[in-house]
Amino acid sequence: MNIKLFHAETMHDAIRAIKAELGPDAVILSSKRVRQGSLPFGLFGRPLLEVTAAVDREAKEFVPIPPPNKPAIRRDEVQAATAPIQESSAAFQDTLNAVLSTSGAARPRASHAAMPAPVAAPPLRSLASEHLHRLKKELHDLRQRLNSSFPNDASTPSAGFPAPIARAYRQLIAQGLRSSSADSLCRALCRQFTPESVVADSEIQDMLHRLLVEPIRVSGPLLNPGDDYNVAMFVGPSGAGKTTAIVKLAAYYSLEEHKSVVLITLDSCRMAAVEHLRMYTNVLGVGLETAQTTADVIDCIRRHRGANLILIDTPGYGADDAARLADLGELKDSYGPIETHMVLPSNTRMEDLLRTLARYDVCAPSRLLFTRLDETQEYGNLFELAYQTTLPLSYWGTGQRVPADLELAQPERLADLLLDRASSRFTSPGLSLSMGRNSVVSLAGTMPQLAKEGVSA
Ligand SMILES: Nc1nc2c(ncn2[C@@H]2O[C@H](COP(=O)(O)OP(=O)(O)OP(=O)(O)O)[C@@H](O)[C@H]2O)c(=O)[nH]1
Ligand SMILES: [Mg+2]
Repeated sequence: MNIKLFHAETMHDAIRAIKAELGPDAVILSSKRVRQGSLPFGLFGRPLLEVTAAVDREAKEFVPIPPPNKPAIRRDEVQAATAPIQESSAAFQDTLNAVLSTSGAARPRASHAAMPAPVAAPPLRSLASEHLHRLKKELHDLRQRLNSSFPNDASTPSAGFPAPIARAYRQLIAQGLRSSSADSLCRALCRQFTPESVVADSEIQDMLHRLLVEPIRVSGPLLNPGDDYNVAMFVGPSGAGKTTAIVKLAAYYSLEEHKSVVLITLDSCRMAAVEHLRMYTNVLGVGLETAQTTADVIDCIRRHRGANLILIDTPGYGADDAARLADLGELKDSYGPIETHMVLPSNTRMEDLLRTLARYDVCAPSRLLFTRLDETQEYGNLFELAYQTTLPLSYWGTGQRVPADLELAQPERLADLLLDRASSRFTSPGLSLSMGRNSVVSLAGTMPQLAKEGVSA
């Protein structure tokens, strides 16, 4: 098994490099646009396509051949490889139109619609997403600045707090914490200082950090050191990132921890979903079972008793699927303990998250697994849900890359994010796969090619 990261200007170039390096059997695991040699948050860097590809054997078996002048790329290969980009093109067009209309830039004239697609589309696309990203960041900064510069309003709960603590209160609100949580944290903060004491903001931030860490519970990894067996089921709304998280975990445990992993999918009605999963399991060399019913799932678990880790994927059930959700709930107790991870996108409104949680209550989730931390700058939802449900946080999805973009949940990291202290957010390419209890584990040992590329996962 050989996984490697490629950077290229176009998908065409990436495929050519992949074929030359890994051979004709290489499979593309993921692709995304990145910026290289850039400032923080990818500003002003050179736009590149980052493609993760893999082949199910050692690279040395394949003798690279020099690329011909005009490499023949099969149409189906290009379509498969560019699918994620094409899928988002409609959404991108909407976004682009919105950006153009708000920025006062000239809209393309109607007559242009009949013209052939301009060759320079990718730069325009990255320009717009860069613009959008900058606007989002500016809005976020403005909001934070407004919050911290408003004079104390007697009607806000922060009115009674001394100025530095009132600032901390507004900071927590800006991160999406409920006013009741921010209020009790700041009251606890007040108790740490006498009214006469002159306290620097940094001291208040340190104290607040400790207070934030205290109530956050985390579950630790799926397999603790010494553990040899676990069954985990992943439930959650459609598109939350269940399958992606499962594939990331399967990749980590099979490649890095050398555990035998089996995937069971209950999402077997959608052919594409099964085939997508099969592509990954073939590359990773892990088993895949499809199940139609919860009875099938139990049968699979029984047959794979010897595996170290059994991961169960489920479809995203809607409001009309209460009976199926109840089935999942019963599965939990029918054949040995099953950890149920509730998978939720962190960039969703608090009220919607609470509604979803209530719907999935029948499955008795025992862990919270948040995804899309890379797509938000507010992390109050994570704190609030963990605090209110008292469920431990398990992992965080921090991007689309398999297997790199997954972190083991850690209270200190969440407090860092809430107080904007995190040295590394999730947008920079090459974030380490942080899976150890208190350490950052790099996959460099298993995937030297990635390490060579400067990517630590
Ligand atoms: N940016 C970002 N995208 C993610 C993350 N996790 C998953 N995705 C993307 O979200 C989309 C949906 O992910 P899936 O894993 O298919 O979601 P799912 O919950 O299995 O969806 P269903 O099976 O349809 O219920 C895919 O395009 C993933 O690449 C994440 O942490 N960050
Ligand atoms: Mg899925």
